[in-house]
Amino acid sequence: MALRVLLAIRGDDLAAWRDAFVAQLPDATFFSPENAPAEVDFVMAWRPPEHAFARTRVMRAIFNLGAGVDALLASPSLPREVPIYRLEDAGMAIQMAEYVLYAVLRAYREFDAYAAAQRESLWRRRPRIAKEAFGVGFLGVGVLGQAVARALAPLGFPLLGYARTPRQVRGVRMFIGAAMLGPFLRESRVLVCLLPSTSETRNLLSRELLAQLPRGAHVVNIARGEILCDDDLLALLDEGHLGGATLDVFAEEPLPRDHRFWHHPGITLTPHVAAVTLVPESVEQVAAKLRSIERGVEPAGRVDRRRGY
Ligand code: OXD
Repeated sequence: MALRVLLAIRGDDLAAWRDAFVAQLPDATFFSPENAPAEVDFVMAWRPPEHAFARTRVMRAIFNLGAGVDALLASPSLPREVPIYRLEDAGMAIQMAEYVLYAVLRAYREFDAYAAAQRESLWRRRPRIAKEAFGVGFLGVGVLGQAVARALAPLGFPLLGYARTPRQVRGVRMFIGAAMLGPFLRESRVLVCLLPSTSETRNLLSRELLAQLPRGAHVVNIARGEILCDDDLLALLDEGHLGGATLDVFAEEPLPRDHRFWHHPGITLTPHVAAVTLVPESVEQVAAKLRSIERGVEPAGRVDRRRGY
């Protein structure tokens, strides 16, 4: 029997996903949640509609068409036992690296201060910041975090990472366990958040945590908006403890028009574009994982539902 695949995808690019999957898996039959049969073999999901899985039993696996599985795991109709696989890199890592490199260099080379001086026609040189003291700290050292760290490595910034359990990352000085979070933060002149959104990371970037960063530090959030306490960030910027923030993700998206982030001079924001999902690369990767399951070989990128990523 032909493979039965449910496309539980919310967003404008459903047609592009469908076309690409049809091209990659010509032997499959595709369904939408509205016309799905009682059983399907696989599901391709991105921010699935609430009742996407209500009428359909999933026999083999669900593929999340993005890196973050928070929206999928929050789906009220998600079946309990079926394995879930997420996208790994699929063209996102290089985009994340571009984004973070820009934010780090802009902070380190003080481009905002030079832009302000230019507006006043001021020829004012600023002393070089010692690079040894300009640590770039990663909260989240998975596939994407490691790719960003690799891209930064040739520039010579001290690269730091924090993890709760022992972990080694090439070229990154790791701080392990809750007791090392403070020392990690104190050395991070730029804090890059790449954590998944789980019950444990929600509101993690609070005043208590951010205040441990050195004075003038810069926060980059390219993970999920729910991880950051907006008011705490704003307060620390207003008090001058933090030097700036580059934000791509927000608790509410689109960011409401009256949110203070829009006009705060210390904030640079972008509309969740740090790494856009590339349809051809993603479909190719998912199709390879699917074929691997068909051959009885477990593919990489399996989601641990208990941990939430
Ligand atoms: C993702 C995203 O999780 O685009 O892939 O946010």
